[in-house]
Amino acid sequence: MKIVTADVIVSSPDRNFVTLRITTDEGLTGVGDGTLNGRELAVASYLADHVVPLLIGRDPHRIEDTWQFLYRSAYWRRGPVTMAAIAAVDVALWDIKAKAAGMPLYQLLGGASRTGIMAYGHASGRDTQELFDSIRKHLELGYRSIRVQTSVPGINAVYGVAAQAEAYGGRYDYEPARRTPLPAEEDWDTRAYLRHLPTVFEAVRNEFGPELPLLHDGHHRMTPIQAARLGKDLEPYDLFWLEDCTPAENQEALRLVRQHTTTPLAIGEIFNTVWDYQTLIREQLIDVRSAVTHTGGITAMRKLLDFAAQYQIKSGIHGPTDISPVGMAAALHLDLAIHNFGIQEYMQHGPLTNEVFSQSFTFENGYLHPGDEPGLGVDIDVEAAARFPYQPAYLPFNRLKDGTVHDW
Ligand code: KDG
Ligand code: MG
Repeated sequence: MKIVTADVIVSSPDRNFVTLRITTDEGLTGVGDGTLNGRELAVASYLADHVVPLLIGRDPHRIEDTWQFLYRSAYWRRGPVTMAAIAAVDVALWDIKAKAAGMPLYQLLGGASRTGIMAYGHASGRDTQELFDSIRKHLELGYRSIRVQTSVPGINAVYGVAAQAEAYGGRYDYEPARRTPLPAEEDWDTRAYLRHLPTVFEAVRNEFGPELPLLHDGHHRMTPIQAARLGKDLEPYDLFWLEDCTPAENQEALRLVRQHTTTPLAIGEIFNTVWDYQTLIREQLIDVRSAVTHTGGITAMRKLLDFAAQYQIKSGIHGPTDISPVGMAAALHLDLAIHNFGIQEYMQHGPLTNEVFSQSFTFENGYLHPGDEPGLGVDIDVEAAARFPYQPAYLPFNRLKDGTVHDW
């Protein structure tokens, strides 16, 4: 079998997505997600200008060889643009291989290790009442694990709060990218946040009891010692994990946090290779939060998660709306197959996205399943995608009260 065409499709149904669609001489097609929120066109160009010409004529079954060829022959390694482009190719090739085998992709990864994939949703509110309503809405939708994000008194806009996003033109649940010509400026005060957040978790536990698994995303905004304090303060509320408590580049920072608190930590959504995790995994500091889409696809994520498994570290694959249904399906096949699965993030896409991407995965009673169609079980309707041309959109950024740029 040979690859005859590879098309890069940039489409913006509810938000921007970059999809690679590979077609073989036997008429099989495979899709891969290369969406990098706010930098979509860089991946599209990397693919169209530098990768697609190298794919034509290759044997689609040689996935490992193609991965190594794209990674090593570029000479310049790693980074989100490169690794998202490699991921798009890798996932499309796994889709083709599974279709050729007539099996859902998880069967090629060793078969199902579980019957369903526990998912967490994003509840949020500007105040306690709004937060409680949002948690109840998520429970009604079937979620059995909930991420809790709230506004902080004295701060105008905080990452992850849906109602606040509506005020900025957000549509469904929380969508951080905004269709603005410049990145929106938000404000931040870590001391106010550290004072407020434990009171929110106390209120949530009092209202919803001890059973419900709760998560929180610190979104890279604390220093190690601030994160250590927050971890300690949240211990009574038994979090499933505290995510991205410090900026992720400094792996040693997590050593300090870990020494001070038993609150579980998770990190990695902005990582893109196993090298970003070496210390974190070997020293058993965190659970793994990477996205298949940003980490070189299924081939690389499988190796990363197998390495993590040796240290009893679990997966929590990144799954916000800026991972397309294609990237989500790739995550679900891995989730079902690996032994060290932890939890899957699942924000639901809007109706226009669902017009563009057909999907076989299901969500019932808090559990996801990738479905049993051959391949990934997701495809792109190219004509529908063309109805939604690319729209510039940026993630916001933070400034402290004195004007200093801060992690968002
Ligand atoms: O594009 C940025 C989002 O993917 C990120 O802000 C979402 O932190 C996030 C999460 O945990 O889903
Ligand atoms: Mg996050």
